[in-house]
Amino acid sequence: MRPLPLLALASTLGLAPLLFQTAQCQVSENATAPLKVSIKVLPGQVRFETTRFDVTAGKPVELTFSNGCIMPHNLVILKPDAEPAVIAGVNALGLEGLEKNFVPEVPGIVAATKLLQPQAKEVLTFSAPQETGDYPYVCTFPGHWYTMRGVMRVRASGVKLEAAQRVLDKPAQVPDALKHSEMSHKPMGTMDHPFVMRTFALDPGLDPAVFAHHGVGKDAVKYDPATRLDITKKEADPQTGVVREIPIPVPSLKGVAGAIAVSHGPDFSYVWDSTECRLFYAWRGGFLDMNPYWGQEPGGSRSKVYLPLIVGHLVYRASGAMPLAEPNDPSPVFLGYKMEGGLPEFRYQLGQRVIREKVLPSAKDGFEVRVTVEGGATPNWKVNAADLDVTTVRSENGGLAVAVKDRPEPEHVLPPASPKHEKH
Ligand SMILES: [Cu+2]
Repeated sequence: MRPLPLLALASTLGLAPLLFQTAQCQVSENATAPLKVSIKVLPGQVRFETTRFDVTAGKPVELTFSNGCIMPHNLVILKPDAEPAVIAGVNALGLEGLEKNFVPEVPGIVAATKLLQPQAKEVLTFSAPQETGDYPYVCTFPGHWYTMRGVMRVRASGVKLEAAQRVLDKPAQVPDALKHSEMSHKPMGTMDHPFVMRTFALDPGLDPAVFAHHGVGKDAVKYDPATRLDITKKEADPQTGVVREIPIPVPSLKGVAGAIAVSHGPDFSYVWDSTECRLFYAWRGGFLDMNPYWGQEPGGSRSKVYLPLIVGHLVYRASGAMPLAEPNDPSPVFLGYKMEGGLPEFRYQLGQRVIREKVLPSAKDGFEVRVTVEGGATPNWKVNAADLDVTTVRSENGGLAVAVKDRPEPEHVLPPASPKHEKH
């Protein structure tokens, strides 16, 4: 991080743990010691607990910022009236925002923490500005500054400092539930209670034939989940010179956009694609590492790949044409899934047929796909010549049970270092 004027930035995780045992914000003054201020984030509320604190002009300040929230936040102290320019600077960072902790290199910043991941803390030491006045502080994570703000009042030497002002209301119930839920970058189900997740999943290099109905890869748009708005940049029209806000394109990645990822625990996971309406791949050894998708933990270099990683090794990958499709069938239509006997049952339409499909992690070295056609007709599963994994297809209860034997591959190491603009 670049040095800031008036700022000696101390990234002092683990420093003075006693500070954090005092639950409330404290402001204490001493002739020689720095003025100590502690500011917390109200979990799930996108607000600082402390909305105002006083400091003495020119005196050292030691500000402890702790993020007890489930979202990343920073704390940036601004000169009076600097906010519009700083916010414009944050917006201009675009894709570089995360790397730069959403702190732009513009004048008007008195002090800034890094972007703190959940549960992280940082101690900022800086000298209070010489000029008295109201110095706003905000979180510059895009969108957070609307609600995540407070004021540092710089008082003249000799003026008695008032106690810090805090938000006193109770946290809302929903964020409280979130706080107590077990959120993990590596979610996991069990054999009996699979974890089902709609996600953008990795294409581990599947046979292009399985993507028969996927559209050509289109550039996505950089999106800010905090504001629920696309992130835009200003660009002048080359002809008219009119400046417009335009979305920032993100190159499309080689992924499976309509994936449903299912974890039965470390022993079996799979990705079922809701565009092609078929099982795409299965693996063993773990589920997904959502770090690159949800954001890295402290200290890690942040990935821009936005793809969950496969944990473990593939044991099956689909190939060839959709085995249930007839030559003149239109594109399959996904109708949804529901939990049936503890397993997700996928329902989709192929031509006039409505098909129900389940994946059963039945054997140690294989699994089974069960399909039935609503109305009782017998499905016609055409074993692809390339689909060597399918060992048997037998009729069962008016449907088919397709046994698939594992074909283990080496441990999966992904994503690629730089995402390529690939199209299917
Ligand atoms: Cu924030």
